[in-house]
Amino acid sequence: MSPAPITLDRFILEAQQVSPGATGELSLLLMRLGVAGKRIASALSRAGLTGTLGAAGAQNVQGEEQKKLDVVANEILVETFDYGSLVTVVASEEMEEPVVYAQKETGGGYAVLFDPLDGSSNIDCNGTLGTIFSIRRRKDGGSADLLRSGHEQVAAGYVLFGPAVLLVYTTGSGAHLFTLDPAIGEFLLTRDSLSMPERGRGYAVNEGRAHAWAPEVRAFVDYLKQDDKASGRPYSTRYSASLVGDVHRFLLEGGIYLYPPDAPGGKSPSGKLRVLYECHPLAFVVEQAGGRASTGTQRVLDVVPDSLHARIPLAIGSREEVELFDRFSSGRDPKPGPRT
Ligand code: AFP
Repeated sequence: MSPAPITLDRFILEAQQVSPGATGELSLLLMRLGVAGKRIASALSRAGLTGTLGAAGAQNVQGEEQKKLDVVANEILVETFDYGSLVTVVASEEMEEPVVYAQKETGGGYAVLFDPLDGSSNIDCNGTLGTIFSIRRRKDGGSADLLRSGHEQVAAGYVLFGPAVLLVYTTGSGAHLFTLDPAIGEFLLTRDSLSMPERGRGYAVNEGRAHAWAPEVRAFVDYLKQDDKASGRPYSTRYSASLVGDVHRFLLEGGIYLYPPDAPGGKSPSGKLRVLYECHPLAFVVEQAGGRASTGTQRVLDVVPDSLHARIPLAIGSREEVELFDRFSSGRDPKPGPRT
Protein backbone atom coordinates (compact mmCIF):
# COMPACT_ATOMS: atom_id res chain seq x y z
CA MET A 1 0.00 0.00 0.00
CA SER A 2 1.31 3.48 -0.83
CA PRO A 3 2.02 5.72 2.20
CA ALA A 4 -0.93 7.72 3.55
CA PRO A 5 -1.09 11.20 2.03
CA ILE A 6 -0.15 14.04 4.35
CA THR A 7 -3.13 16.33 4.74
CA LEU A 8 -2.78 20.04 5.46
CA ASP A 9 -4.16 19.49 8.97
CA ARG A 10 -1.69 16.71 9.73
CA PHE A 11 1.23 18.74 8.40
CA ILE A 12 0.24 21.76 10.49
CA LEU A 13 -0.28 19.68 13.64
CA GLU A 14 3.04 17.88 13.25
CA ALA A 15 4.82 21.22 12.77
CA GLN A 16 3.09 22.51 15.91
CA GLN A 17 4.35 19.55 17.93
CA VAL A 18 7.98 20.43 17.20
CA SER A 19 7.49 24.15 17.71
CA PRO A 20 8.42 25.12 21.29
CA GLY A 21 5.73 27.11 23.06
CA ALA A 22 3.10 26.66 20.34
CA THR A 23 -0.42 27.01 21.71
CA GLY A 24 -2.20 25.54 18.72
CA GLU A 25 -3.95 28.83 17.91
CA LEU A 26 -1.91 29.53 14.78
CA SER A 27 -2.48 25.94 13.68
CA LEU A 28 -6.23 26.39 13.96
CA LEU A 29 -6.04 29.62 12.06
CA LEU A 30 -4.08 28.08 9.20
CA MET A 31 -6.52 25.20 9.02
CA ARG A 32 -9.38 27.68 8.77
CA LEU A 33 -7.61 29.38 5.90
CA GLY A 34 -7.58 26.00 4.18
CA VAL A 35 -11.34 25.73 4.66
CA ALA A 36 -11.88 29.30 3.41
CA GLY A 37 -9.76 28.45 0.35
CA LYS A 38 -12.02 25.49 -0.40
CA ARG A 39 -15.15 27.62 -0.01
CA ILE A 40 -13.76 30.28 -2.36
CA ALA A 41 -12.73 27.57 -4.86
CA SER A 42 -16.25 26.21 -4.76
CA ALA A 43 -17.78 29.67 -5.34
CA LEU A 44 -15.40 30.26 -8.27
CA SER A 45 -16.08 26.93 -9.93
CA ARG A 46 -19.85 27.53 -9.91
CA ALA A 47 -19.85 31.28 -10.59
CA GLY A 48 -20.91 30.93 -14.23
CA LEU A 49 -23.90 28.86 -13.10
CA THR A 50 -24.94 30.92 -10.10
CA GLY A 51 -24.91 34.38 -11.69
CA THR A 52 -21.89 35.57 -9.73
CA LEU A 53 -19.68 36.57 -12.64
CA GLY A 54 -19.39 40.23 -13.59
CA ALA A 55 -19.19 43.55 -11.80
CA ALA A 56 -20.65 44.17 -8.36
CA GLY A 57 -21.51 47.73 -9.34
CA ALA A 58 -19.26 49.36 -6.75
CA GLN A 59 -15.65 50.43 -6.39
CA ASN A 60 -13.26 49.36 -3.68
CA VAL A 61 -11.16 51.72 -1.60
CA GLN A 62 -8.55 51.83 -4.38
CA GLY A 63 -11.16 53.18 -6.79
CA GLU A 64 -11.10 49.90 -8.71
CA GLU A 65 -14.23 48.21 -9.98
CA GLN A 66 -15.26 45.37 -7.66
CA LYS A 67 -16.39 42.09 -9.14
CA LYS A 68 -19.16 40.11 -7.47
CA LEU A 69 -16.64 37.40 -6.65
CA ASP A 70 -14.29 39.92 -4.99
CA VAL A 71 -17.16 40.59 -2.62
CA VAL A 72 -18.05 36.91 -2.16
CA ALA A 73 -14.43 35.93 -1.40
CA ASN A 74 -14.08 38.85 1.02
CA GLU A 75 -17.28 37.84 2.84
CA ILE A 76 -16.11 34.24 3.15
CA LEU A 77 -12.84 35.32 4.74
CA VAL A 78 -14.43 37.86 7.09
CA GLU A 79 -16.94 35.25 8.21
CA THR A 80 -14.26 32.57 8.61
CA PHE A 81 -12.52 34.40 11.43
CA ASP A 82 -15.63 35.77 13.14
CA TYR A 83 -15.79 33.03 15.74
CA GLY A 84 -13.51 31.16 18.08
CA SER A 85 -11.82 34.33 19.41
CA LEU A 86 -8.52 33.64 17.64
CA VAL A 87 -8.57 36.64 15.38
CA THR A 88 -9.24 40.10 16.69
CA VAL A 89 -9.09 42.02 13.45
CA VAL A 90 -9.09 41.42 9.71
CA ALA A 91 -8.09 43.92 7.04
CA SER A 92 -8.63 43.46 3.34
CA GLU A 93 -7.78 45.08 0.06
CA GLU A 94 -11.52 45.23 -0.57
CA MET A 95 -12.49 47.08 2.65
CA GLU A 96 -11.70 50.65 3.54
CA GLU A 97 -11.44 49.92 7.25
CA PRO A 98 -10.51 46.74 9.14
CA VAL A 99 -13.20 44.63 10.77
CA VAL A 100 -12.67 44.37 14.51
CA TYR A 101 -14.45 41.39 15.98
CA ALA A 102 -16.54 42.31 18.98
CA GLN A 103 -15.41 39.56 21.34
CA LYS A 104 -11.78 40.67 21.38
CA GLU A 105 -11.81 44.43 21.16
CA THR A 106 -9.41 44.59 24.05
CA GLY A 107 -6.53 43.16 22.04
CA GLY A 108 -4.55 39.95 21.96
CA GLY A 109 -4.87 37.21 19.39
CA TYR A 110 -4.07 37.50 15.71
CA ALA A 111 -4.67 39.90 12.86
CA VAL A 112 -5.29 38.48 9.40
CA LEU A 113 -4.79 40.60 6.30
CA PHE A 114 -5.80 39.48 2.85
CA ASP A 115 -6.35 40.15 -0.79
CA PRO A 116 -9.45 37.99 -1.15
CA LEU A 117 -9.28 37.58 -4.93
CA ASP A 118 -6.11 38.61 -6.66
CA GLY A 119 -6.24 38.96 -10.43
CA SER A 120 -9.90 39.90 -10.64
CA SER A 121 -9.64 40.87 -14.31
CA ASN A 122 -9.31 37.11 -14.89
CA ILE A 123 -12.62 36.27 -13.23
CA ASP A 124 -14.89 36.52 -16.23
CA CYS A 125 -12.54 34.65 -18.59
CA ASN A 126 -11.83 31.71 -16.27
CA GLY A 127 -8.19 32.73 -15.80
CA THR A 128 -5.92 32.13 -12.84
CA LEU A 129 -6.90 33.76 -9.54
CA GLY A 130 -5.55 33.71 -6.02
CA THR A 131 -6.23 34.55 -2.39
CA ILE A 132 -3.26 36.02 -0.53
CA PHE A 133 -3.07 36.06 3.28
CA SER A 134 -0.79 37.42 5.96
CA ILE A 135 -1.02 36.68 9.69
CA ARG A 136 0.39 38.88 12.43
CA ARG A 137 0.20 38.86 16.19
CA ARG A 138 -1.92 41.70 17.36
CA LYS A 139 -0.28 44.09 19.79
CA ASP A 140 -2.00 47.07 21.38
CA GLY A 141 -4.95 47.28 19.00
CA GLY A 142 -6.11 49.80 16.41
CA SER A 143 -5.16 50.11 12.77
CA ALA A 144 -1.71 51.46 13.64
CA ASP A 145 -1.02 48.00 14.98
CA LEU A 146 -1.02 46.71 11.42
CA LEU A 147 1.39 49.31 10.06
CA ARG A 148 4.52 47.33 10.74
CA SER A 149 7.24 45.72 8.67
CA GLY A 150 6.83 42.39 6.91
CA HIS A 151 9.17 40.79 9.46
CA GLU A 152 6.28 40.85 11.93
CA GLN A 153 4.30 38.31 9.93
CA VAL A 154 4.06 34.98 11.72
CA ALA A 155 2.65 33.23 8.67
CA ALA A 156 1.69 34.06 5.10
CA GLY A 157 0.69 32.31 1.94
CA TYR A 158 -1.76 32.03 -0.88
CA VAL A 159 -4.36 29.81 -2.46
CA LEU A 160 -4.05 29.53 -6.23
CA PHE A 161 -7.16 28.77 -8.25
CA GLY A 162 -6.06 27.26 -11.56
CA PRO A 163 -6.57 23.87 -13.18
CA ALA A 164 -5.86 22.61 -9.65
CA VAL A 165 -6.40 24.46 -6.37
CA LEU A 166 -3.08 24.88 -4.55
CA LEU A 167 -2.20 26.24 -1.14
CA VAL A 168 1.29 27.49 -0.30
CA TYR A 169 2.17 28.80 3.14
CA THR A 170 5.08 29.58 5.39
CA THR A 171 5.45 30.14 9.11
CA GLY A 172 9.11 31.01 8.72
CA SER A 173 10.58 27.56 8.35
CA GLY A 174 10.30 26.91 4.65
CA ALA A 175 7.40 27.28 2.23
CA HIS A 176 5.18 24.26 1.63
CA LEU A 177 2.89 23.38 -1.25
CA PHE A 178 -0.42 21.50 -1.01
CA THR A 179 -2.82 20.43 -3.75
CA LEU A 180 -6.55 20.09 -3.20
CA ASP A 181 -7.69 16.55 -3.92
CA PRO A 182 -11.28 17.14 -5.05
CA ALA A 183 -12.15 13.48 -4.48
CA ILE A 184 -11.73 13.80 -0.70
CA GLY A 185 -11.92 17.59 -0.30
CA GLU A 186 -8.53 17.81 1.40
CA PHE A 187 -5.33 19.71 0.68
CA LEU A 188 -2.51 17.16 0.40
CA LEU A 189 1.19 17.89 0.73
CA THR A 190 2.82 17.90 -2.70
CA ARG A 191 6.11 19.69 -1.96
CA ASP A 192 7.71 20.24 1.39
CA SER A 193 10.23 23.11 1.75
CA LEU A 194 10.14 24.58 -1.74
CA SER A 195 13.43 25.80 -3.10
CA MET A 196 13.19 28.15 -6.04
CA PRO A 197 15.81 28.29 -8.79
CA GLU A 198 18.43 31.00 -8.22
CA ARG A 199 17.87 32.16 -11.76
CA GLY A 200 15.13 31.69 -14.34
CA ARG A 201 14.28 32.32 -17.96
CA GLY A 202 10.94 34.10 -17.66
CA TYR A 203 9.70 37.57 -16.69
CA ALA A 204 6.22 38.90 -16.04
CA VAL A 205 5.34 42.57 -16.40
CA ASN A 206 2.52 44.52 -18.03
CA GLU A 207 4.48 45.89 -20.99
CA GLY A 208 1.46 47.88 -22.09
CA ARG A 209 2.53 50.32 -19.37
CA ALA A 210 6.13 50.61 -20.60
CA HIS A 211 5.54 54.19 -21.75
CA ALA A 212 5.08 55.22 -18.10
CA TRP A 213 8.14 53.45 -16.66
CA ALA A 214 11.33 55.12 -15.54
CA PRO A 215 14.22 54.69 -18.00
CA GLU A 216 16.05 52.23 -15.71
CA VAL A 217 13.01 49.91 -15.66
CA ARG A 218 12.82 50.02 -19.45
CA ALA A 219 16.56 49.33 -19.62
CA PHE A 220 16.14 46.27 -17.39
CA VAL A 221 13.28 44.81 -19.42
CA ASP A 222 15.12 45.57 -22.69
CA TYR A 223 18.14 43.79 -21.25
CA LEU A 224 16.06 40.66 -20.56
CA LYS A 225 14.89 40.68 -24.16
CA GLN A 226 18.32 40.95 -25.78
CA ASP A 227 19.71 37.90 -27.49
CA ASP A 228 22.81 36.64 -25.67
CA LYS A 229 23.12 32.91 -25.20
CA ALA A 230 26.00 33.16 -22.69
CA SER A 231 23.80 34.97 -20.16
CA GLY A 232 20.67 32.97 -20.96
CA ARG A 233 18.83 35.68 -22.87
CA PRO A 234 16.36 36.45 -24.23
CA TYR A 235 13.92 35.69 -21.44
CA SER A 236 10.35 34.62 -22.23
CA THR A 237 7.39 36.83 -21.28
CA ARG A 238 4.99 35.12 -18.88
CA TYR A 239 2.33 37.59 -17.71
CA SER A 240 -1.02 36.26 -16.51
CA ALA A 241 -2.55 39.41 -14.89
CA SER A 242 -2.57 37.49 -11.61
CA LEU A 243 0.33 38.18 -9.28
CA VAL A 244 -0.25 34.89 -7.47
CA GLY A 245 -0.21 32.92 -10.73
CA ASP A 246 2.99 34.56 -11.92
CA VAL A 247 4.78 34.33 -8.57
CA HIS A 248 3.81 30.68 -8.27
CA ARG A 249 5.24 29.93 -11.71
CA PHE A 250 8.51 31.60 -10.80
CA LEU A 251 8.61 29.86 -7.43
CA LEU A 252 8.76 26.59 -9.34
CA GLU A 253 10.66 27.59 -12.50
CA GLY A 254 12.61 30.71 -11.57
CA GLY A 255 12.19 34.16 -13.08
CA ILE A 256 11.00 37.61 -12.08
CA TYR A 257 7.62 39.36 -11.67
CA LEU A 258 7.65 43.14 -11.83
CA TYR A 259 5.13 45.82 -11.09
CA PRO A 260 7.36 48.87 -11.39
CA PRO A 261 6.60 52.46 -10.39
CA ASP A 262 5.82 55.06 -12.99
CA ALA A 263 8.58 57.55 -13.73
CA PRO A 264 8.48 60.66 -11.45
CA GLY A 265 5.44 62.77 -12.26
CA GLY A 266 3.52 59.71 -13.53
CA LYS A 267 0.11 58.52 -12.38
CA SER A 268 1.36 55.65 -10.18
CA PRO A 269 4.68 56.71 -8.65
CA SER A 270 4.44 53.85 -6.12
CA GLY A 271 3.30 51.17 -8.53
CA LYS A 272 0.04 49.32 -8.04
CA LEU A 273 0.51 46.59 -5.48
CA ARG A 274 -0.44 46.87 -1.83
CA VAL A 275 2.21 46.39 0.83
CA LEU A 276 0.11 44.60 3.42
CA TYR A 277 -2.16 42.44 1.30
CA GLU A 278 0.13 41.44 -1.57
CA CYS A 279 3.80 42.41 -1.22
CA HIS A 280 4.61 41.46 2.37
CA PRO A 281 2.98 38.01 2.30
CA LEU A 282 4.40 37.00 -1.08
CA ALA A 283 7.84 38.33 -0.10
CA PHE A 284 7.73 36.15 3.03
CA VAL A 285 6.86 33.04 1.00
CA VAL A 286 9.40 33.71 -1.74
CA GLU A 287 12.24 34.50 0.67
CA GLN A 288 11.50 31.28 2.53
CA ALA A 289 12.00 29.45 -0.77
CA GLY A 290 15.35 31.19 -1.38
CA GLY A 291 14.11 34.01 -3.61
CA ARG A 292 14.05 37.80 -3.20
CA ALA A 293 11.52 40.61 -3.16
CA SER A 294 12.51 44.24 -3.57
CA THR A 295 11.08 47.64 -4.37
CA GLY A 296 14.18 48.30 -6.46
CA THR A 297 15.77 50.20 -3.59
CA GLN A 298 14.60 48.34 -0.47
CA ARG A 299 13.90 44.81 0.68
CA VAL A 300 10.11 44.42 0.67
CA LEU A 301 9.99 42.86 4.16
CA ASP A 302 11.71 45.98 5.55
CA VAL A 303 8.97 48.29 4.27
CA VAL A 304 6.78 49.83 6.97
CA PRO A 305 3.60 51.10 5.30
CA ASP A 306 2.26 54.50 6.28
CA SER A 307 -1.35 53.51 5.65
CA LEU A 308 -3.39 50.33 5.39
CA HIS A 309 -3.70 50.51 1.63
CA ALA A 310 -0.21 51.82 0.85
CA ARG A 311 1.37 50.64 -2.40
CA ILE A 312 4.97 49.97 -3.38
CA PRO A 313 6.82 48.91 -6.53
CA LEU A 314 7.50 45.18 -6.56
CA ALA A 315 10.21 43.01 -8.10
CA ILE A 316 9.89 39.44 -6.84
CA GLY A 317 11.31 36.12 -7.88
CA SER A 318 14.67 34.42 -8.28
CA ARG A 319 17.59 35.84 -6.36
CA GLU A 320 19.72 36.67 -9.38
CA GLU A 321 17.08 38.49 -11.41
CA VAL A 322 15.85 40.54 -8.46
CA GLU A 323 19.42 41.55 -7.57
CA LEU A 324 19.97 42.49 -11.20
CA PHE A 325 16.82 44.62 -11.15
CA ASP A 326 18.11 46.38 -8.03
CA ARG A 327 21.38 47.13 -9.78
CA PHE A 328 19.55 48.62 -12.76
CA SER A 329 17.25 50.60 -10.43
CA SER A 330 20.11 52.13 -8.53
CA GLY A 331 22.06 52.91 -11.69
CA ARG A 332 24.87 50.55 -10.68
CA ASP A 333 26.71 48.65 -13.40
CA PRO A 334 24.61 45.49 -13.80
CA LYS A 335 27.53 43.23 -14.89
CA PRO A 336 25.40 40.10 -15.21
CA GLY A 337 27.33 36.84 -15.09
CA PRO A 338 27.15 34.03 -17.63
CA ARG A 339 24.39 31.49 -17.15
CA THR A 340 25.67 28.55 -15.15
P1 AFP B 1 -6.78 43.00 -9.47
O1 AFP B 1 -6.99 41.87 -8.52
O2 AFP B 1 -7.33 44.26 -8.98
O3 AFP B 1 -7.19 42.64 -10.86
O4 AFP B 1 -5.21 43.28 -9.53
C1 AFP B 1 -4.37 42.27 -9.89
C2 AFP B 1 -2.98 42.72 -9.65
O5 AFP B 1 -2.87 43.25 -8.36
C3 AFP B 1 -1.99 41.59 -9.87
O6 AFP B 1 -2.49 40.35 -9.52
C4 AFP B 1 -1.69 41.68 -11.33
O7 AFP B 1 -0.41 41.18 -11.67
C5 AFP B 1 -1.79 43.15 -11.62
O8 AFP B 1 -2.62 43.70 -10.59
C6 AFP B 1 -2.43 43.42 -12.91
O9 AFP B 1 -2.43 44.78 -13.14
P2 AFP B 1 -2.48 45.37 -14.63
O10 AFP B 1 -3.86 45.15 -15.12
O11 AFP B 1 -2.12 46.80 -14.47
O12 AFP B 1 -1.45 44.61 -15.44
